[in-house]
Amino acid sequence: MPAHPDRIDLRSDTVTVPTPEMRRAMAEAVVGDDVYAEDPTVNTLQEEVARQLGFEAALFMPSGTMTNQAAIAAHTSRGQEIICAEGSHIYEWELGMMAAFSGVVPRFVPAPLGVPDPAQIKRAVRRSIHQSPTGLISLENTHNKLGGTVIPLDVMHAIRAVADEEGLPLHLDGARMANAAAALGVSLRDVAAPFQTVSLCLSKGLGAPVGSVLAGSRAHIKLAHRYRKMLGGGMRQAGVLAAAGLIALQEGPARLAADHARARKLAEALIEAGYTVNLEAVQTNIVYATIPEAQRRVDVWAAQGLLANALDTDSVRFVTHYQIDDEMLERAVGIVRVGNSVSA
Ligand code: TLP
Repeated sequence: MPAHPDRIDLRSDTVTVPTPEMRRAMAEAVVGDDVYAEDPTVNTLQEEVARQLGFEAALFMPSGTMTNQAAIAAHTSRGQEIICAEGSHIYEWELGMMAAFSGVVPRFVPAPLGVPDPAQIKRAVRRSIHQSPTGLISLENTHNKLGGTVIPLDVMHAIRAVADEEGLPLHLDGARMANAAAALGVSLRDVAAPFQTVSLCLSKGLGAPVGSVLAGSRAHIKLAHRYRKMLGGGMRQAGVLAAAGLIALQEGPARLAADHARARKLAEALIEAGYTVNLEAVQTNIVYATIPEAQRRVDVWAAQGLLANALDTDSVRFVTHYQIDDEMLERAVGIVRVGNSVSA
């Protein structure tokens, strides 16, 4: 049961509470000490993610921030640059950790609708001894910044070709890669295929309460294991969390198309209510609306039981997830419609 069942909480897909099946699995999970790699449920989850994504190995961690940052540390050395799309979570929302932990800095390439151009990535690779060498290329699919936008498979493969030409590793921040797979109508393995490492979040659209998994080669995962410990992410009887993650992995993907349809419906309602939304960017479960005095508007909605995130002075983000059913979405649409027609 959510702590606030009356709220329509569209701040993020991270706000979901575990399903009854997850809670049951958590209660019944067989556990051991995962720092000694002795938790059978964690081991099963890691094997399952590695299998589904098509990698040799995988490692369970508490958060997507940790899987991304452990991967960055595993791929780079101090003083290097990471090429990533403008607005990438690894820089924008991970508190400077790439610099603080790995000693690397971002080099952004433009990404209209969240999709970087392989030619611009190639051009961004450093070639002079007077510049910080490029250590990694990192993509985000879906891209959180504009509306859960999807990088098509051919673009990801073209970027992998650039990475290979340049001898650079390619990482995927796949916090919402299951949403990308659902939108593209392909498997998780297809989305993961071009990358050396992939970070998959179980606690976003897939609905688990906690956890992300980093997948990669045995060598990369061995390195990441050390960085996970340095970051304080060595958990003990973490099987109680992995048990929920396994169910998220099994049952989460099938629900995502419905989340995407509801996001679209909400975006259309926002437009009808007079707000600006780039519908082209609403490809999965995230909607950004341009709303003047965003925080004030969000506060008015919050008082009516609709929660969204003011991410800028004039930008509000709404994220659909499995706890938002059709009835709740209708209520959200009702609040949004009235909201713009009365002065608050
Ligand atoms: N994103 C959160 C906030 O940090 C903004 C959200 O509500 O969307 N990669 C991407 C693309 C993400 O969106 C997030 C979380 C992460 C990584 C980090 O995951 P956590 O929160 O588990 O550290």
